[in-house]
Amino acid sequence: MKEMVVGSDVGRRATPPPPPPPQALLERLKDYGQEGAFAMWDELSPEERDLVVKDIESLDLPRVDRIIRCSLGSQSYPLPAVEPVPEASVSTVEERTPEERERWWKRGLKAISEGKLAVVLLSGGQGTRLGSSDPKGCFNIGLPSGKSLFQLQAERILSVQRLAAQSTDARAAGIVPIHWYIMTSPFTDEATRKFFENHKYFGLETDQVTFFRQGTLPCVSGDGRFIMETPCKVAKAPDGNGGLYAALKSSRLLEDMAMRGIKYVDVYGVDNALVRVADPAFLGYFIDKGVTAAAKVVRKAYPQEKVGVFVQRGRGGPLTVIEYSEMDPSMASEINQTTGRLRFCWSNVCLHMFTLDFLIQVANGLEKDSIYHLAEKKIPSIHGYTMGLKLEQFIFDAFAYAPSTALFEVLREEEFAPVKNANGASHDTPDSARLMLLRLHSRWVVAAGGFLTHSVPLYLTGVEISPLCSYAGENLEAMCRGRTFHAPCEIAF
Ligand code: UD2
Repeated sequence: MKEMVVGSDVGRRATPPPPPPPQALLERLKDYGQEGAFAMWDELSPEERDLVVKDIESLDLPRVDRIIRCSLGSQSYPLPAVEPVPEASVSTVEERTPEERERWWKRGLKAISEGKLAVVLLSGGQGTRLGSSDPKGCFNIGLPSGKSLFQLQAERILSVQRLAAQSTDARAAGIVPIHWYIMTSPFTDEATRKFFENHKYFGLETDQVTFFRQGTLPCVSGDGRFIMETPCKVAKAPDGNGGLYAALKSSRLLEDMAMRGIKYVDVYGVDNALVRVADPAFLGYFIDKGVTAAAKVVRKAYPQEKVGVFVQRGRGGPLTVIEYSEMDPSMASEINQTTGRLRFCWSNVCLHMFTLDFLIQVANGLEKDSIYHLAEKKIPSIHGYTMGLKLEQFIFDAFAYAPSTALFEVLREEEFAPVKNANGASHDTPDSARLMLLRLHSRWVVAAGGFLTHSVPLYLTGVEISPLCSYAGENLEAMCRGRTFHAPCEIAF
């Protein structure tokens, strides 16, 4: 017979009350005003209670609290006065002589052949604007070859290695592999490693590629409290591409670089279809200038372009970047009355070069630098999507500490084809990036004496040259002179 439980019995047979949260941990959370992380403790199962305790214990609470307090507190101060970058700090395309180009190109190839250059790929970002859940590097922008961004970049490394081995100063040494450090985040790590394995590292030696993960930080509400993604997990996000410095330090990869004899580190963003990875010209310029930090820059296309701009902090101060998301619109539109151009015209394009010594200096000075940028985003939480803040450092924040910096102008149509938005958007889409690459490579073919035929209007198509044939348009005469290519097609060995 089914036993009836009547009202007076319920209290006696109810399950015993759950154990309280671990007292010491709760006290620590209260010290930082984060006791809300245990708000749903009584409704959690024993397994879920274990999960939330482990999640909280995985946080470096003093560091996280310092970052939250410093970052939320600092936004009220006005930015120090900024000046446009002095023209002397920028090597412009216009003033660059053929002799300088040649010298820098050879000097860069020599350093690469001596194994002094490492490449760091910033690939921890979530490609939300692109509408793909895969890491951005996996993205196929629709080229005739169907190559992903990762494959294009891997083959450019192979191409530079070969050029360096063929350069006059290095003939004896043979090919010296360029070490490629790929920073991922919890959102991109597994899929990225699998993609490289499935594609056999695109022809690279597996031991010349090192994957490492950047850190994450809790997402917080406007008053600095943790946002709970689930009842037993604090919402977290990657700590920005400036998380590179802490990640290199915690993974001991700066020591790894030193052990390999690395002196220079080329750092770039994955979402640029024309990126010249390990660019010998940029490296030669960097060595020639003897600076500790440098960046490639392009002239800003229009005031609202989503790029950071380089500025000088006060007369004679360091060069730093103001990100587009933090730039006053009136400042973005200011015109230089003499030149008629934008007053702040040198755009950051996430193409950087640092000395290893400088990276070590930045990584060792991180504790002092607790001011993070705040990005207001929709955060998944136990209350559905809620507006919250992600805490990020930017890779170019380090420029403020660089004893010497230099800017190297490059042409947008040759080196900057962002892949940011899904096709259909007005700019920076896979379609726009594909067309920029096809147009550039078509110009290379014609310059090498080749001809193009096309069944669709030429401005909508073109030819693709495999990086294994040419890195920057060099050595194409033998392959192209007098030959006709029907666009669209890939020209490969
Ligand atoms: C970046 C630049 C911006 C301009 C623009 C051009 C920064 C901070 N801003 O803006 O000034 O150059 O690109 O396209 O560099 N990433 C990580 N970890 C993170 C966040 C980003 O590795 O936590 C990587 C990301 O995978 C990409 C690069 O950093 O390779 C740029 O990332 P983004 O999409 O956040 O930067 P964006 O386009 O807002």
